[in-house]
Amino acid sequence: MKSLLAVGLVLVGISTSLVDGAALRAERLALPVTEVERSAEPDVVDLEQRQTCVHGPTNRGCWTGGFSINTDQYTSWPNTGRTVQYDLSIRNTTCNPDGHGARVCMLINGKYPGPLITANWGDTIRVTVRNFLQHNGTSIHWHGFRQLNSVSQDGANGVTECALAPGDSKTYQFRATEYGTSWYHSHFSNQYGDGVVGLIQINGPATANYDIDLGPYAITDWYYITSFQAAARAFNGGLGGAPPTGDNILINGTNKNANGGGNYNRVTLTPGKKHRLRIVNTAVDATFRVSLDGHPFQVIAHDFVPLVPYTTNYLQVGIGQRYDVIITADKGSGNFWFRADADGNCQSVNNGTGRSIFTYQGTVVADPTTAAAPNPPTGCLNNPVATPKTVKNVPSTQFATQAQNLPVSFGPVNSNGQNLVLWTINGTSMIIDPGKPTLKYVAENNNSFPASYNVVSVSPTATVSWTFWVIQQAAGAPPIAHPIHLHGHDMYILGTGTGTFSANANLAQLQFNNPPRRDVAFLPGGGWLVIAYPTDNPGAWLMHCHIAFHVSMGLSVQFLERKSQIPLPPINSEWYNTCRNWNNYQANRPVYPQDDSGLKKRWPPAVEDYASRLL
Ligand SMILES: *[C@@H]1O[C@H](CO)[C@@H](O)[C@H](O)[C@H]1NC(C)=O
Ligand SMILES: *[C@@H]1O[C@H](CO)[C@@H](O)[C@H](O)[C@H]1NC(C)=O
Ligand SMILES: *[C@@H]1O[C@H](CO)[C@@H](O)[C@H](O)[C@H]1NC(C)=O
Ligand SMILES: *[C@@H]1O[C@H](CO)[C@@H](O)[C@H](O)[C@H]1NC(C)=O
Ligand SMILES: *[C@@H]1O[C@H](CO)[C@@H](O)[C@H](O)[C@H]1NC(C)=O
Ligand SMILES: *[C@@H]1O[C@H](CO)[C@@H](O)[C@H](O)[C@H]1NC(C)=O
Ligand SMILES: [Cu+2]
Repeated sequence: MKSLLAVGLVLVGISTSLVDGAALRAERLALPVTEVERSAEPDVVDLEQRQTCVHGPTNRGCWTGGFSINTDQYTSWPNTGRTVQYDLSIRNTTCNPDGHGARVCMLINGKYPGPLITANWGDTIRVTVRNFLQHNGTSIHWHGFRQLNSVSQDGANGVTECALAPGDSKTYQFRATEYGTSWYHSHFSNQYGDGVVGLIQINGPATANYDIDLGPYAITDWYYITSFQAAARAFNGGLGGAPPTGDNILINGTNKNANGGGNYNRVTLTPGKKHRLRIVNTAVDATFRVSLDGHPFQVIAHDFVPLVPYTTNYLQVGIGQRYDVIITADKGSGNFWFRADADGNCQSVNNGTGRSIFTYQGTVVADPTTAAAPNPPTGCLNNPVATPKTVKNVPSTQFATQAQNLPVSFGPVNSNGQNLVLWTINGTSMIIDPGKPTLKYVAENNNSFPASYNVVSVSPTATVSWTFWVIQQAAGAPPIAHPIHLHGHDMYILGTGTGTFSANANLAQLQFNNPPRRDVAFLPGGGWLVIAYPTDNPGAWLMHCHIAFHVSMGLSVQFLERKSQIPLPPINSEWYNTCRNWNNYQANRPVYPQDDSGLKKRWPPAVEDYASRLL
């Protein structure tokens, strides 16, 4: 394994430093084929795509082996025969990313954000996760990966696996069938907000040329209390359900604080060159309005979806969303502010301002004196000009008969004399048991899912190939925009609007021809979001708001797709060990240590801790 790891990392180094594709291909051919099985996936390549070209700064559209930006990622990907391997160890420690002072946090390999995972399109990614926490389980979700026929690797505890008990480890393995930018994060309660987060770069073709890949760039809100403490306050109806305000915004894991301590992240621009920056919102609560003074963004992809390029001064980036942008360094010299501010249009607030400094090579680094672009956005939008490069149409004729409603609602509840705040989808606030995931029910052929699992069956018959959902803010729900994330699929965003969706009044507004696709989309405050996806990936797929507090408060549903075809983990595999270890831990663990906040709540009485509403 060690040598494989070394080879994998060296190769990734080569591809990101952009030697020509032929050299890369030769390197790849010299690799030992790993034991990873290579059958079972469609490896159909359109012969017309097998043009001979070399991926490089002036030809980003092509890739290797005849694959290119014109390849349909949903049906074809390179068979590289290569596995990249990583080891992630999660530990309870302290961190001080903005110089304000040390606080408890949970880090992966001692880093914040955690190690960057890089692979090439078509590679197999294998990651061993070790839980060295004393008092928390964990599970790692590989955000945006489709997990085609590999639902047991999705990392959603209580749905696709048991949580990893303290001391346990698990090796995840899945295929990079798509390329672009993403992140991984804990799916155990609010744990990712305390640091269990890292970025992912999958090298592949692009819709516009660039010279230099700056890599992924994480933007997050940051609290001086822990994420568990913040969630407890948000959950406590005594504060009106409003989560506490974040204290700062970190860019690439750092920033200055209000008292001037800490450091800005700094990026060097090479004069005259085009730079690709991969922006990722890894926050727990905030949507960001992002810009770089004096430099518009040419957007070439969002989430894992390549786009017909468009240019904008501002991006509104919801939690979990990614934007791959090209910045042309045409100013010759100077220092420029990169800005990420909590976006009030999307109801986000924060006490900090996200800033980093972009400096031209040859200029002395100093605090910039530049001004932000005029005309910042005034609404909270799903970017309306985003046209996917690979054209995919949705059958409009199925909409009327197939579309179903999923109302999102909100309500304080009184439980044991405590006022607590809950979110519901279709009337249910999700609570799962991390020791009995949905896939376990499926394996046992037990259809008695607890109501709190909020299981929605999709496509029980083979004849239905698309599923359509109207996600609707219920009357009386607070007018908060929710970044809705779907596992296992890209959503086809047929439309969004204000008020109540009505097939009669709003059907004409829906876009069935090549609608925007992505894995996180906004449900507008007081409005609706209509999505569709093809039912081509058997599994149990969560759909949830990516505001960590809202997930904790139940804003989730799970689609049980083509149940009879779900690929289940083999009996006695590591997957079952994870469950055994978790259930032993649950049976024998000591009482939770008291949180500093003292805000620990009991709801419902059967659930020991709000934090076991684990998502
Ligand atoms: C982390 O360490 C703190 C301080 O020692 C402790 O209170 C807390 O329970 C630990 N958390 C976990 C998840 O192990
Ligand atoms: C996880 O750790 C946090 C922080 O120590 C603690 O507040 C919480 O109760 C723990 N939750 C579980 C389910 O172990
Ligand atoms: C972010 O920080 C890491 C670690 O310091 C660094 O390697 C990386 O280049 C930085 N990313 C950008 C885009 O500056
Ligand atoms: C953060 O901002 C809010 C509202 O602007 C303010 O009430 C609060 O005192 C601030 N908190 C801190 C720690 O500065
Ligand atoms: C099915 O699951 C329910 C809920 O966990 C459980 O009570 C029941 O015993 C299970 N049925 C079987 C046959 O295992
Ligand atoms: C929504 O909940 C109702 C009432 O429990 C149920 O009848 C309906 O099937 C649910 N909708 C979906 C799409 O599962
Ligand atoms: Cu939400």
